Amino acid sequence: MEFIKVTEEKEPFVALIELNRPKELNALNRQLMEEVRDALQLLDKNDKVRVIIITGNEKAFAAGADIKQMADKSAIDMLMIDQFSTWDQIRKTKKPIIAAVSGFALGGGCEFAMTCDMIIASESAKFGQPEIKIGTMPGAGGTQRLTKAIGKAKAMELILTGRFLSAAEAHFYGLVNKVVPVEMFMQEAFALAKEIASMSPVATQLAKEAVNRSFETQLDEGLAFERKNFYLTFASEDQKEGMSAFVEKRAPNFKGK
Ligand code: DAK
Repeated sequence: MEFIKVTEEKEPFVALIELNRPKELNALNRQLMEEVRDALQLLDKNDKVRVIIITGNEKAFAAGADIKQMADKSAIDMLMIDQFSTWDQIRKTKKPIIAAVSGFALGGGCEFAMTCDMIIASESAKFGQPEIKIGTMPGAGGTQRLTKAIGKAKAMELILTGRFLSAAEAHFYGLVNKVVPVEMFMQEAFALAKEIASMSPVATQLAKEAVNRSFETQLDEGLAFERKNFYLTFASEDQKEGMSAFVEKRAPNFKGK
């Protein structure tokens, strides 16, 4: 494991996955997500684990999918490689997952946190879907999950402007379970994990499945629609311009082509 660290029994029945690409603000490249997928599959089968916590570091949970890895891809590349199918594993995990978020949770990072079952945030957490600024749109559930979590008006504003939501706002809009000072966020995540881990693992998994079922049929359709539109943005010159501009550290010049 190069980009994540897994500790199986950090506390009894609680496993911890730490994203570990700090210099790139935990940008989610393909290998990192494959490591997360493999870790979740193993932890899901491990009887000594009942609850999983996923975290980054104080500065960043994750600043999105790796733009440098996507910048030159065509729409057909994106469709055919289907590199993002690894992301589907997160939502297939049967055990509850808590995201412990501090600092940036942007783009794919915000989507990753929202795919987890609960979010504990530090006061410095910043959530957002800034893909629009690099000529694309959310592709891993942002248009669907953010809208369901915080309502249409606010989700539309965030997705169309790329603005960030502070931890306090995220709490106000119901995106996160609790906000605590930075030095407390891991402790708080473990307290929640330990409480859930003391329950029947059978009932916990069945209850999680049932809560998810409340919107899943609709969600499946929405996710498929979003993914196609996300891939379609890769047929535009604007996506090439937006991502090149990010890599070259300049402002993009969008032409509507
Ligand atoms: N990708 C690659 N590198 C990134 C990155 C990213 N998303 N975010 C940050 N980095 C890198 C920077 O390039 C920089 O690297 P060096 O230049 O030092 O080599 C380093 O991390 C530190 O970043 P900054 O120097 O920019 O740090 P600042 O504190 O000044 O700014 C920032 C922090 C978070 C505001 C800024 O880094 C930023 O705007 N980052 C990009 C945020 C973003 O646009 N995220 C959305 C990416 S698109 C899908 C699955 C997933 C997705 C789509 C589909 N399917 C399942 C279909 C997801 C798409 C996205 O997430």
